[in-house]
Amino acid sequence: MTSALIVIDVQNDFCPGGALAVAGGDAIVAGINVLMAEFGAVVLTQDWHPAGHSSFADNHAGADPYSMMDMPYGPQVLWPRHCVQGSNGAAFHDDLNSDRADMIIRKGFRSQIDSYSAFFENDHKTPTGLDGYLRSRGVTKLVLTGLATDFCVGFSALDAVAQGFDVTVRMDLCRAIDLDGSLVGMVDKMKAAGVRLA
Ligand code: VGL
Ligand code: ZN
Repeated sequence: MTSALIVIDVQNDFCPGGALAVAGGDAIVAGINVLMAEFGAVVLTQDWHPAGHSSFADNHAGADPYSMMDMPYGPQVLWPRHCVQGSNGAAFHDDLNSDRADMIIRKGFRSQIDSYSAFFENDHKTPTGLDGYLRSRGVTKLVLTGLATDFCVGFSALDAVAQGFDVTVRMDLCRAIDLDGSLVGMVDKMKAAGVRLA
């Protein structure tokens, strides 16, 4: 067994009706469930923020959602409050076959730093532990799906390539936020890094 399916953040808050809804976010769930059958390992990630998280606009007086703020680790988008630990918004979409997951990686749980990537937090240094998990299972090939293409999926794919994995992003089973050209920007970065887009 050498390949793993990584399902990024298919959570209620990123689906229509959620706090940070991604258009069509729920439309990928059925396809992801079918794809799971082709893999020896299935990993889900879950965006998992404390209420006081520094990426929430409403934790900064006067800051608008989707504005930028300089953090000690670099520029950060301020998001609407989303995926608060234990909330219904943080739960996986009801139809996602989460029973099939071998491993669930939670990220963004440190209040002072956001974590888009499934491998490293936004300082690009603090590991989530996923790299070690995959290596100790002998996984070398990854297929990524989920939400959102231009943030958590994209940064996960870039880090995965940098860590030496063979990486394919199933673009048909991802959906994007698309903030100020972020989707085009991320697609270019993924192509330049050697991520396969399928
Ligand atoms: C995500 C913004 C904030 C994502 C998570 O899953 O792409 N985007 N938190
Ligand atoms: Zn988040």
